[in-house]
This record gives sequence, C-alpha cells and structure tokens, in this order.
Amino acid sequence: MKARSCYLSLGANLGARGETLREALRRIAAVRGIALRRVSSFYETAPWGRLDQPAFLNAAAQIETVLEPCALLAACQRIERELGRVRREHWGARTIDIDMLCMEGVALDTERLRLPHPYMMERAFVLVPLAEIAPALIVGGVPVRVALARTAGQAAVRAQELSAPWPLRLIACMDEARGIGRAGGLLVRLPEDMAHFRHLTMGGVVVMGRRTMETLPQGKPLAGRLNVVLSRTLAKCAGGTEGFLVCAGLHDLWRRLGAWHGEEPPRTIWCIGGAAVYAALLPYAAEAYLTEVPGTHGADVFLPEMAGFSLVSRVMGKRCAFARYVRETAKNWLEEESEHGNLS
Ligand code: PH2
Ligand code: MG
Ligand code: MG
Repeated sequence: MKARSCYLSLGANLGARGETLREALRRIAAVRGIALRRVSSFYETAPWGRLDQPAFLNAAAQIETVLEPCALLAACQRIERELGRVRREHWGARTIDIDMLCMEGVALDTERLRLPHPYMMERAFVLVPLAEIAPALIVGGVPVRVALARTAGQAAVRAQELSAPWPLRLIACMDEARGIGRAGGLLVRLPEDMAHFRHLTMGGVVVMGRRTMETLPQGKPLAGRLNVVLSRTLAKCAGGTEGFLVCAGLHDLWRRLGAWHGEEPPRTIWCIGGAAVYAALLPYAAEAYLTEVPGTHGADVFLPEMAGFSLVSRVMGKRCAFARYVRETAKNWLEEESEHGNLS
C-alpha cells in the first residue's frame, strides 16, 4: 500500500504541556505504519473558542502513513487516552488533543471524521505551527502561508519549550558517587565497558560536548557512527572538526536529528557526555544505559540525578554492572502533577 503524507495538529493546556506533546509525538512515531517526518516548534497560544481556560501549547507534525484515515484517527485517540485525556466538554481544557488536519488525496465528510479539517485554515493556533513545516501546502485551493496571513491578530508565540520528540538515549559510566570524569578524561577505563559502549552505539548517532570530543583517541570521530558535537564555540570557528558535525545549540540539533530520524531504519541517537551535555539532553532522553563501577574514584564531574527514570534491568559484568533505566510514562507523572494544580 502506498504511504500518504498527513498533517496533524497537537495541543495541550493542562499539566506539563511540553512533555505531554513530546510524549504524544514519540508515541505517534512508535505506531506501526506511521513514520514521523517533521515537527514544528511549540507555540504558546491564547485559548480560542472558550476563553476561560489556560493557554495552550500547540504544534504541527507531518507524518507518512499506510493507515487508513479511520485507523489513524483511532491511533490518535488511543494516544490521547493513554496520556490521560478525559473528554469532558467540547472545546474544554485538555491534557492532549491530537487532530488530523489533512491527508494526501483524501476528502472525507463523515460523522466521525472530516478531512481536510473544516476549520484548519481559519485558526492561527493551527496555521502558525503548520506554516513552519509546510508553508506551501495547499488546502481547499489556498496555500497555508496565505491562510496564515489572513489570521493576523490571533497571537501565537514561539515557546521556549523545545519540540524534539526523538527517543534519545543517554549512555554513561559512573562510580558510586555518580562520578563520570576526572581532570578532563574518563574516570575509569574498563575493557568490558568499552566493548559494551561500542556494541550499543555502533551504527547510531553519538552526540557529545567539545571536551568529550577532545578526549577521543587521536581526536578522531568514533568509527561507524555519526559524530555530532554540541558546541557554540566550535560552531563559530572553522576547521579542526573533520568527521564531526557541529551543532551550535539544541534547535540546530533537533533540526538535524529530525532529518536522520526520518531514515529507514531510524538511527538510534546516543548522548555520550560530558556532564553539561548530559544535563542539557536529559529532559529529552527516553532511556539511559549506565555502567556502574564500584567504589569512588576521585571524580570532578558527575552525572545529574535522573529524576523520573526507573531501573528496568541490571546485568552484572566482571568489574561493573550494566543498568538500564527508562523514563516513566508521562501519564504517571501527569497524575502527580494534577495533584499540585496545573500550569497555565
Ligand atoms: N483547541 C481547541 C479549542 N481552542 N485554542 C488554542 N489556542 N489551541 C488549541 O489547540 C485549541 C483552542 C479545540 O480543540
Ligand atoms: Mg482540536
Ligand atoms: Mg480533537
């Protein structure tokens, strides 16, 4: 069956809105028969329709799918339910709303589903994110960019929250004090950990900071992997980075990760340190592979605490243990969050 391009609009105005949107995007990407192609930035938008509710965070996404419209709708609604959506009132506040906007070559007018979405070309909270990823898309004879110009006056502000939904993994080797390095180098060098690291990351993308890059053997990129350096300093100067792709910041990184993630099969993306890069990417990590070395070894840099992750396995090696942590699902802590009142 031929895959069709389809655009989705996502919105959240209860709970930890950004993390809910990212989790929804991860789950969309994980559906068999759906490939996530592009995601817009997140935008803070005033409530439209019913005004007595908190501000929304909205985003748009492009997917390619072999699913029929009704099956796609069912998948979106399942994810809404999993993320704690309760349907109370029309246009009311919600933890997550995933709407199908339009699907290549499809016109539908049923009770369950209308495509293209009848109001998509009138609402800035849909058009602002959509115009970022598909300005030339034509719906009902009108380009998105033109429809957007007509909504002038409806405000949508790009949010600080970053939109990366990709399942980043963090990999580190630490001692009992969570120490990961000393004097600009690794804390310990265990051959079994080196082999474990190599085995896991081979074929994937490795994201590192400048100092970690400088500690690689002979300053060379890791063979068989796409080497990315996250460094504002290096992005400014030319040369000295053959074999490394330099990203100036997280927006730059997400853009490039988005392109690679669209590859088949998608590449696994590993954050390999050091401490500052772990801290910057931890909010986006879905899993962490931590090698635990007994004792303490006089570290001067440490792995941040992994709040929100839980241990799923620990395999004993000869001189260390290999632990795997996964992020607890957004639903768990959305429930906790609602006990503390919601953000707006
Ligand atoms: N969704 C609605 C109603 N109003 N307003 C904003 N700003 N963003 C939304 O996603 C939104 C809304 C119904 O789904
Ligand atoms: Mg909606
Ligand atoms: Mg909806």
